[in-house]
Amino acid sequence: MTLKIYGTAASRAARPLWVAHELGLAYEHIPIPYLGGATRTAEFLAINPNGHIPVLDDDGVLVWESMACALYLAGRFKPVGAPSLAAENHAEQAEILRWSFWVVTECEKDALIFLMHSRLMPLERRKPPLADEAQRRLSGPLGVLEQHLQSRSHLAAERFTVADICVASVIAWVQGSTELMTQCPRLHEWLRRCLARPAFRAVQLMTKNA
Ligand SMILES: N[C@@H](CCC(=O)N[C@@H](CS)C(=O)NCC(=O)O)C(=O)O
Repeated sequence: MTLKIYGTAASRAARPLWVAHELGLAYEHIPIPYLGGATRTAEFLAINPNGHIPVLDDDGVLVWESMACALYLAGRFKPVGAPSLAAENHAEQAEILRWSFWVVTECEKDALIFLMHSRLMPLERRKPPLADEAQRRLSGPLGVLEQHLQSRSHLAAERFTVADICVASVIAWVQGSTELMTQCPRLHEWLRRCLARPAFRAVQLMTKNA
């Protein structure tokens, strides 16, 4: 097998894994964890000097950065008998790129703060005011996405694309925010549709077995 995906499904590796499952790709999964130092060994640093998962190895082509991994797979492999997850023209490419970069620069940090301090960290280490502040800051960018979704069912190209995967994989971290989900009903509905896809469910199942 020539395609390898490094990183446990319970991490940002879920992004390229989700794309791989949407495309029905054969791949080897090396589910290394992000805790415990496995990303800091000399062997791993040789494939990603940043010491982070995920990493893709496509027959020697190394890709790190989870969004780059997702965009790379979507562009590299076409689904059989289904519409492409990647852009088919430059206008679609513009939409896919802008939403994928938008979510990383405008949303990801606060979405992670919210997730950590509302759910992931042990109770005694959580700081609810940090989750509240992150939630408040996110209402700005999520309002932009809510507006965008007033007249369309997907982020780009009027079909499900890798942009939906990149953005939904981050916004999923705040699906537990009743406040944000109530403020943004179209976004909530779009997120629910994305996360109900069999490919996402398959990746979620992998996190349970991890
Ligand atoms: N911007 C990077 C962030 C990657 C990242 O921080 N990955 C975490 C897991 S989600 C990790 O590898 N942590 C282990 C470490 O930094 O040692 C991406 O999107 O790929």
